[in-house]
Amino acid sequence: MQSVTTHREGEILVILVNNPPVNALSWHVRQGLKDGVEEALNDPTIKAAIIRCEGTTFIAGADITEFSQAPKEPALGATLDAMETASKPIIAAIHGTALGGGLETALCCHYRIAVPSAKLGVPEVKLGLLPGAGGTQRLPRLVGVEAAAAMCSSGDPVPAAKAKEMGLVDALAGEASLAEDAIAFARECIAKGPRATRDLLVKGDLSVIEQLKTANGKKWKGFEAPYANLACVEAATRLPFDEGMAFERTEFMKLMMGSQSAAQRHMFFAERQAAKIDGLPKDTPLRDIKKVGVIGAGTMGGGITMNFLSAGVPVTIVEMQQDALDRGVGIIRKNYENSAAKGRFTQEKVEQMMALLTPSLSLDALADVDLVIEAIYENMDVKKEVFGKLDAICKPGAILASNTSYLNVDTIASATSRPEDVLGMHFFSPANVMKLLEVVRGEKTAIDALATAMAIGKKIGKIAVVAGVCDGFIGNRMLSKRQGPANALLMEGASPAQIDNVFLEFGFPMGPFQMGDLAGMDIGWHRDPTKIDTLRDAMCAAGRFGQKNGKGYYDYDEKRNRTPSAEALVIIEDFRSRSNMKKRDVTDQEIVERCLYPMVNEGHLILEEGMAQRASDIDVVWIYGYGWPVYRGGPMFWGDLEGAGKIVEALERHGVKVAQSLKAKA
Ligand code: T1G
Repeated sequence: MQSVTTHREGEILVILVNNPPVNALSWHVRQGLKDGVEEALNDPTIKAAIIRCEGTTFIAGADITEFSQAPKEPALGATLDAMETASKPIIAAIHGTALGGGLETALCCHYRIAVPSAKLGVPEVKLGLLPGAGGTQRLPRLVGVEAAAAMCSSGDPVPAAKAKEMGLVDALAGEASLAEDAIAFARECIAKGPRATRDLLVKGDLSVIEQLKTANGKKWKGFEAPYANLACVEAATRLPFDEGMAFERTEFMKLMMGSQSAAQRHMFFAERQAAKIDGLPKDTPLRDIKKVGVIGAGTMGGGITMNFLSAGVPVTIVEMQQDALDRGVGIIRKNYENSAAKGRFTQEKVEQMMALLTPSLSLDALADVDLVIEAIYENMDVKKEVFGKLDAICKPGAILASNTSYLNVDTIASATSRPEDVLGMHFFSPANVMKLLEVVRGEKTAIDALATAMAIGKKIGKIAVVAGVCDGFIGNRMLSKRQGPANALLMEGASPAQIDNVFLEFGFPMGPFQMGDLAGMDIGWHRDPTKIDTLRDAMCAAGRFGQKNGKGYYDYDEKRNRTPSAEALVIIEDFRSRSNMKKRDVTDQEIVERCLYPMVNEGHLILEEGMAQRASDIDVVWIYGYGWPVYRGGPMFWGDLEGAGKIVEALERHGVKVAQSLKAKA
């Protein structure tokens, strides 16, 4: 496999990498780089060398697929050392992205030239890792402690122009003339001679490291990698280069062998896998989505609309009443103006996006759109009536989607003469923020309609996952398997705080009872304080609706900080005795077994029924829609780590019917 070739441009050797799709540092690329550098160093007529890549990007990092295999020769380190200590200048010519091991390779070059659209970064922390090929030791030497600490701990790339300001890039090439400009630049570098990054002094203020930890304490809670990255950058300020490299190696291997990185690498591929529809013929043409219609200008309708306006897609938004329409459009504008005020984009951009919005009081306005997303309240008869009307109004080939979060999409489709054009597009609130989109495939949904919905989901910045028609699709279906046991454990003696703390310790942003208080306990309440059949009735009867009125399972201050509530505990205790429940000690392990294990079990049932294409899709749903900690890889990945045997034993002990496939795994 010839993924690296070389050619001469006079006294310059060009080492060209071509390993689609992202020029990852697979073993054969490492071999090719090694051979190319040796060729450059061993031929006295060569005065300088350039490393450049074919395709859309410079080297986007180590080959992540190799991490779960036995290490293959040659290792990268030796080649990088040979480059850095070379007696003639080596230049990195960068386009697209120089990421991870790719940037580390560029750091071992003596000079870097990049096109203005290029991005440079060390995203390893997003894989639960750190730049393990010298990035944490060479970056501080080139860009200073502050910038290096920020780049390593955030994993976010910097654009070429900023990289130039930071000293990470030495020159900018023409956007379409990198090859030529790199040659010219290399000729200039011959005179300057090589400049090894390792020989540069580390400059900058070390206090940035503690500042970053303080500023990101909440965001990094439970994660190991951000702290390991900062420890390595800190080490670079006090250790000689080789000792710093050894320190980095040790920290890197700890992370590489750990479960967190395994989980985050799993997620890297799971996200990309989720976009694929099994059995979709490669040449399936997608339908052209130029104009979109949204029915309902409430919270969900407004958020959904913003996704399309932000992506430059015109939207016609339909409401029944003028005041509701005005309110909905007003909220969209306010949200954009708030973002503009935070500098996310200009007021001019706000006007551009709002100009793409057409408010209407009539469904007839949707006659010419390519996709309709219905986001009205959850009532089957009303939805069927609306889809019946859309069937008559919308042009042939228009996709008719419902944002229902649990109603039967096939039943909705049966209200039309074109069920093949009907599917679910289940957004998560706030719809303009949450990345997850469940695309619900109906029994008769045409595969090109499904593929189009998945593609448009990606276009508006969502992680789209295919779900089958069942109660609660993937996410809510599994959520219900957690909520029931949580309520039961409360009755048996656990407190809301004990249960929620188990979830917080696990890494969720909040537990089931905090979520209940956030959503509001009076949603759907019958409003009769004398009628108390459930604990929720008892809470509502006592006027405890949740965060919205400062009291629910917890008490809340004006900043919505929660504290355990004596009154809530009394209400729970009363309801227990009313239900003749005997209070007993509940262990945290029991809470995990009865709240999380049933979710893993339900995931297996969802796969058995074909309601999800693959287990990793379920993990994507829970990480992007329900706050499952990414460093635990999602319920299915975690279930495998936890061990099917252990889970089956506990489920049976707690009287839960175990999925055949889970039993088989055990
Ligand atoms: N290794 C293997 N495969 C990779 C890969 C990689 N580094 N990057 C991408 N792919 C595959 C991906 O799975 C997909 O495959 C296809 O390429 C296109 O990717 C020692 C240890 C570069 C910004 O973390 O961020 O270096 O689904 O859909 O949207 O310190 O890919 O088509 O079969 O994402 O245009 C550090 C990871 C590695 C960068 C392009 N590097 N990649 O985005 O395409 S660790 C990263 C990306 C490391 C060293 C350490 C993005 C991209 P398939 P895509 P894209």
